[in-house]
Amino acid sequence: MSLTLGIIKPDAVQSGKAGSILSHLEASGFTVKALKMTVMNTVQAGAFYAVHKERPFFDSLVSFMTSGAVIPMVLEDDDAVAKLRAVIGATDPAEAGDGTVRKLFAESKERNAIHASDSDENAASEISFFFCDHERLGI
Ligand code: FUP
Repeated sequence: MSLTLGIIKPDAVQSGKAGSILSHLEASGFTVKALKMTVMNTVQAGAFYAVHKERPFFDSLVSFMTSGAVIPMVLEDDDAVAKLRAVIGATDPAEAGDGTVRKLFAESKERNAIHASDSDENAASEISFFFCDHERLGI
């Protein structure tokens, strides 16, 4: 078993899709090990997406990610990172496979409903970004 970080993004929270997405993830076999609702500020969102700092969509992405509540969650499964990437689908919902979270629930390439860590190393750092020590007891 391994862990990954998912984030239900502001578009999905605002449009009332968070519960459906969580159900979809649980039905896909993930166990929710930690979960919270929070609002990111500009500094936090900029740090979280620092790898994209030079990209043309960076400012818009930070603005979107700070536009409302997000739901970060720690998910457990066999090969959790690769499995969650497969379950959420391609970045752009227009290119995401049928039945994927982004195909079912995302609005656009930017407002794409969910984030998922892309490596075990990033999963560990992203879990620490959102969850402090006592919130990770039992993981
Ligand atoms: P993903 O790993 O699928 O979330 O995608 P990336 O890490 O490549 O991009 C991170 C986020 O930046 C995406 F979820 C949405 C946003 N993005 C855009 O808004 N426009 C783009 O052209 C690419 C990414």
